[in-house]
Amino acid sequence: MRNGFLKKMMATAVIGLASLSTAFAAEPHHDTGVKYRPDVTFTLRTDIADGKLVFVGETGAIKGQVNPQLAVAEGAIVQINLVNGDGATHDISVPDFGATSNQLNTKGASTAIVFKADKKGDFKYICTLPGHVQAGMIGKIVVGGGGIAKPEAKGAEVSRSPTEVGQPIGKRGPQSVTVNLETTEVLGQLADGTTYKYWTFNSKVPGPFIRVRLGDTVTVNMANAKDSHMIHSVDFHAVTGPGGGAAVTQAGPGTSKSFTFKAINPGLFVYHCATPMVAQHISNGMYGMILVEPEGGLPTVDREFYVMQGELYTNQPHGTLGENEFSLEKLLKEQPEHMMFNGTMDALTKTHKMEAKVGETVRIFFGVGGPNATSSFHVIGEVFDRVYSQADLTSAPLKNVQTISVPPGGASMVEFKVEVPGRYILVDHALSRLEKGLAGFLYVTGPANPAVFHTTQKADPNSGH
Ligand SMILES: [Cu+2]
Repeated sequence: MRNGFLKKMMATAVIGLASLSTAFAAEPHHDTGVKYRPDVTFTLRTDIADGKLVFVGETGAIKGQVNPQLAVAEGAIVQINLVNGDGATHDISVPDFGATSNQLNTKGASTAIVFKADKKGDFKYICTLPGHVQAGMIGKIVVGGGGIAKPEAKGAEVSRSPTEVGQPIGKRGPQSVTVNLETTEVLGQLADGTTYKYWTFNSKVPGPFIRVRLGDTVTVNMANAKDSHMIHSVDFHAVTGPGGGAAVTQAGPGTSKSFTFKAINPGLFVYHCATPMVAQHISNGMYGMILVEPEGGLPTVDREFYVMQGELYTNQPHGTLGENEFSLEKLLKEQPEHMMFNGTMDALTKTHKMEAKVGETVRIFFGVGGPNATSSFHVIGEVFDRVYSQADLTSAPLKNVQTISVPPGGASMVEFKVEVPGRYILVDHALSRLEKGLAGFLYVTGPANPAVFHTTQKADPNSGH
């Protein structure tokens, strides 16, 4: 009988997964319920406290609380992760939303449920194992009650807008260009309620998108801010010369350095700080890109975006409120707690809006600051019509590509026409990283295009999974 119950739970879990993967690019008008990315995530751990069985908040505002109250907005897609902390068999269920997890039998095992909180009110979350509610495993979910605690920690906005791509060079001849960079160390807003001490070029992550032409003579002036603590520098992958410039730009706080180079290779190149420990300087936000346009410029497109992927290694687990601090140990183990596009958790999902209209052609300048993870860059619900692989802008592009591989310190340029309205999600298809914050939204508006995509499926407002 227990076996039958388990099988039933497994079947439910499989259906849950299937609908997760098909509910892509949900349109604002007909919300299909579950999306790739939940609006809010809680992590609970099972435990024994004062002889009772309980759930304990693991991260964020509920950390350490016994059977914490979970406050969510009405309509939110809610994910609850459960970690088995005591070794007894447990699960988690929110009966009013039809969400029940599989059972966890061993200490350290974990699972997750996802549902749409589509009705207002107070609901319970429980462990369904016989006797466990009576033993204490019951808590409350408040939907739409207001009073969702606004976290405190406040830092500067350090995310770079993806629309800051500069002006296309076009058909002009080579000339002299000056690039001014300032290296800064700023307490930035990593996520709602979480700050981090970023190191930056021009106080945003990534640094400014620099646009020059093949044959240009480029003078780089790099000033390290007075209130910096560290030496900083810059290594341009577009530079032919010692350290890409890093050999002559090591600048202490309050000093500046400069050098001049000729852009002799067209392409899209990463630049980054190259002061020991280089991986730490890069991780902290010191990366950006320079585009060296080929002769005649790039073909005209309707929209251009600048997106870079990065990693942060913090002592605190992902989701911890307050100031998160750098962890050397995690950097060396290459185990980032946070992964993001354009510097922060919310950069491309809340802070900045990437938009296009049906029929337009979109170009993304995509690079990986890293310092360590290779990106499998993908846009959910789209196919890249053209890929300038490894940012080689002068060879014929690859065509009709789903996912591209971009190494740390590398880049790629992709172009695609948007044919169907909806919300398209930029991801690294190593999708565990989505859980660490790696996502961006491209909103496409305009008339429906039933010849390319249509459905007779009625959106189910009660679909929790
Ligand atoms: Cu630096």
